[in-house]
Amino acid sequence: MSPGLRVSIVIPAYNESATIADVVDDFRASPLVEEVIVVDNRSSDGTGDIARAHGARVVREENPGYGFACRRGFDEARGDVIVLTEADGSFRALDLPKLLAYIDAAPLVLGTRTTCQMVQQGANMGFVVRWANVAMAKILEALWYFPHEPRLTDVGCTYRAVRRETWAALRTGCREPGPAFSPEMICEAYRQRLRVVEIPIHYFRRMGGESKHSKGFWKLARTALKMFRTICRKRFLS
Ligand SMILES: Nc1nc2c(ncn2[C@@H]2O[C@H](COP(=O)(O)OP(=O)(O)OP(=O)(O)O)[C@@H](O)[C@H]2O)c(=O)[nH]1
Ligand SMILES: [Mg+2]
Repeated sequence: MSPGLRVSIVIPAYNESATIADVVDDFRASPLVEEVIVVDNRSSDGTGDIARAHGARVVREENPGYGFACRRGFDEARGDVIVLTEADGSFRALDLPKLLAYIDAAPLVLGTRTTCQMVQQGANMGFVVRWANVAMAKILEALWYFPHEPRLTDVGCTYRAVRRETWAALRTGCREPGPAFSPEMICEAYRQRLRVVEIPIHYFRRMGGESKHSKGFWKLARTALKMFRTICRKRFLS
């Protein structure tokens, strides 16, 4: 990363009081990080207060949903580079230097959670979830093969870095309220012919609290279907 670039961390959070303190501490301790923003999405368990007490800037988003929270966080960030991560401890600051190493080469750098060797035992990335993500990524690759020839193995990884001016260009094309926001942002970058690279990052088990998108087969299937619909819509309708 070019020297002098400021980095903002954005953390969407919905009822993550069990884990938010550790996550904020972890990212605030990184010398690379200028600010940590927690987007509290109407939590009822004090997530926002805990995050504030640990030094995060907390903004409250009243529209419920992961996509709304991510958009709000990106809009609030003041850094030159914005890094999106989760409030449950499944991503760690130790991988930050790797994401930032590529930000000069590509304005959108995605993490991938499907590198088996980097997935902690017990993390929610077993065989089925891993291959569902890979399969969806291959569909996305095929749909955008010309002219981009993308190389992707994950469509739903929250951990990603984007330049602030790139977010400004992407934002009108990123309107999904829920988890389909993740692939939507990737597709929008391809639509605008931006360079996107993907790198392996560690994926840890949730440190506590409850899964919002991936608890049980049916919830997972619903999320996957929404993502698939979004990828097709972005390719053929917008
Ligand atoms: N603001 C907001 N954040 C959400 C919402 N749903 C999930 N999140 C946050 O988005 C991140 C991803 O949600 P998770 O529940 O971890 O979903 P997941 O990563 O698919 O599932 P896990 O296996 O439990 O990690 C977490 O930081 C959540 O707190 C929501 O409706 N609003
Ligand atoms: Mg998670």
